Amino acid sequence: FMPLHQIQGDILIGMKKPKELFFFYTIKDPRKFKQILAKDIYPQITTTAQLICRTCPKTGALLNVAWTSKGLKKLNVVGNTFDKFFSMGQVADASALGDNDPPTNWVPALLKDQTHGAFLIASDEWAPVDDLLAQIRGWLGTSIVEVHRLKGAHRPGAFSGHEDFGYLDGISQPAVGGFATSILPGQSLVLPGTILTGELGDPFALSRPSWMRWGSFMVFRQLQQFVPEFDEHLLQMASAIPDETRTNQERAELLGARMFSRWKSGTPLDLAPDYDVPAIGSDSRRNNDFDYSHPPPFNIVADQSRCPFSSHIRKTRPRADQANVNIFNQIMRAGLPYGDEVTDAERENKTTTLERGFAFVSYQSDIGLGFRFQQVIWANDIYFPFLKADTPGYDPIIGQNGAKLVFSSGIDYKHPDQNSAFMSFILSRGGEYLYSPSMSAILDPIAA
Ligand code: N7H
Repeated sequence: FMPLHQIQGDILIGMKKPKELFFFYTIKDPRKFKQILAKDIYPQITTTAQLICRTCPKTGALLNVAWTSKGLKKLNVVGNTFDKFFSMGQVADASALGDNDPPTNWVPALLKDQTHGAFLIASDEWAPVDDLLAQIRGWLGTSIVEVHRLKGAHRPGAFSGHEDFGYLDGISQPAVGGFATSILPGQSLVLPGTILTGELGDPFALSRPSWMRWGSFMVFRQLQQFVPEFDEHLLQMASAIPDETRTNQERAELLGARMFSRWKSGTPLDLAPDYDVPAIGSDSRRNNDFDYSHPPPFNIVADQSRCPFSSHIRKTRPRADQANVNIFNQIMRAGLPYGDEVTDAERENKTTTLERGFAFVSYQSDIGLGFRFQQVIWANDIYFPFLKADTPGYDPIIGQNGAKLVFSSGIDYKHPDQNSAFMSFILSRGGEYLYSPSMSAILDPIAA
């Protein structure tokens, strides 16, 4: 039994709107903030029950709320949350995540480490988002001060659902036991406490304060993507590959697919290693039904011909690479792209001038076992997946090595045992570690 009216809507299924504003603030007047939170803001917050209800349409914009460790302290919510990364905050964790050290590329406002809370406001259009933000700011007056805002939006037209490099996102998410009503082929089933604090499977379920039931830690990352540079890198790399059967552009498409382990259409490379089969990508019963293993003579320890060990989705969910598929290190992803489309001038000059990227959001019951495990222990560790015949190297998409080059094995499909080295095409602009509480916890202890 899971009380869906208690759980904020973004955690288990995502608000999934084409526009979403992330608004970060500092609290100046905790007393006034608590009053307004309980009286005016609380009734606007969108729960999971509301999102799945077909007969109770919600008008206007959707709202979710979250606080940092500093924010909870400011609101006098004291006591151990049993998450050391949440307690220390993301600024202090930046270099361990592989961000440039010192993190000079962080948005200055985030680097100041003054965020107390965030409003996530989502809708089909910007007008309802702007209206709800204006209303909330009107109520709160000078009791908060803006720190930073980021406007995420789906890309236009046919690119909707694809992120800035062009790849379809949002295909693979874990099914949460006690909530999911069905499991798709290849989907992983996790205990509710992998995502929700205080539930079965949360390693600290019995230690945490009781108000932490039905909430989740939220990781936010503003990840800038260098799209023309990524495209140019693929074309350059393609031109050095002897392959008469493909045009340079087709070789580049295959190299890009090998970095992700999916074609832009979403089709998994493990099922279609040479050419895209778009009909697989669009079929939810087939597009996640693979685990990188194949009958002999295929050798999962040595063979990167179908898909590199280092590729993004293999690093972040190793499937059969890890014999006891690790169900503890899974996250629910709820991010979306931000920034404008690549301009003609940027494409021509092969150089980014406008910032664009991914507003990454993940939910997990433990930051160290969720987002951080995937980023640090998997993506940034050159030896993961472990015990392969060839050192896998960095995740070519999200792997980070400070301001230094990264390398990945297996990208070149003609020489899959060779490394390629490059500067990452993603740059961290910073982020926050937050907590997204249950509805009852928002009233007490947070607003109390
Ligand atoms: Fe990744 N992208 O949109 O291009 N991611 N990701 N991610 N990611 C995935 O299978 C992307 C990032 C995961 O179950 C796909 O749904 C981009 C971070 C996980 O097999 C695509 C950025 C972390 C999965 C992208 C980014 C993760 C996954 C394939 C940053 C964690 C599922 C679509 C700019 C630390 C793995 C899909 C599985 C899939 C993109 C970041 C994790 C296309 C652009 C930081 C767990």
